[in-house]
Amino acid sequence: MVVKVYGATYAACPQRVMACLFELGFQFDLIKIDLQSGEQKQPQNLLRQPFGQVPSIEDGDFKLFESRAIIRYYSAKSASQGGTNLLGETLEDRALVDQWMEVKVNNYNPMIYTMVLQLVVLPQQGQVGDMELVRDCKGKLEKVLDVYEERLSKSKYLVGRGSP
Ligand SMILES: N[C@@H](CCC(=O)N[C@@H](CS)C(=O)NCC(=O)O)C(=O)O
Repeated sequence: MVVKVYGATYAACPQRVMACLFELGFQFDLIKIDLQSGEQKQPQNLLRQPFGQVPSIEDGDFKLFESRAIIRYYSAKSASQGGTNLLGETLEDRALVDQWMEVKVNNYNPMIYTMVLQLVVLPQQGQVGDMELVRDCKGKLEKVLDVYEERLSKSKYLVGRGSP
């Protein structure tokens, strides 16, 4: 079954899903949703993703949204079929994968999302970004990246093969 990925090549969340499917060897087609024109907010897409965002997937009758739920699903599916296991073999390995995914969601993403919104998206729409907010996020992001640097000075990846 070829997975249908509804999204856009230039958006990070669908990219995350496509990178995972590619890595695991699942075939997929990208069904393009035009974010610039607001296609994600149209009724057709709200049926797939009720928050009016991308990505979502259809795999036969099975439908799923939220990029990390999607990548966890295909990672578990691959492992259960004897394929690549991105989630880790042991309970401890899996907990470490979860730990670094949580760091991304809670520490990295909010900062980078806010900065891109204020510096890129709003100016594209003719609005002025909030530079005080950008400075605040930049300071917080630097501390997060210090943690990444420290980790990556000792390990090839944040977690997984090559990590101590
Ligand atoms: N938590 C969601 C976030 C989805 C999300 O923020 N998608 C962005 C693209 S990366 C989007 O659809 N932006 C357009 C919009 O919010 O209208 C996920 O990981 O799937």
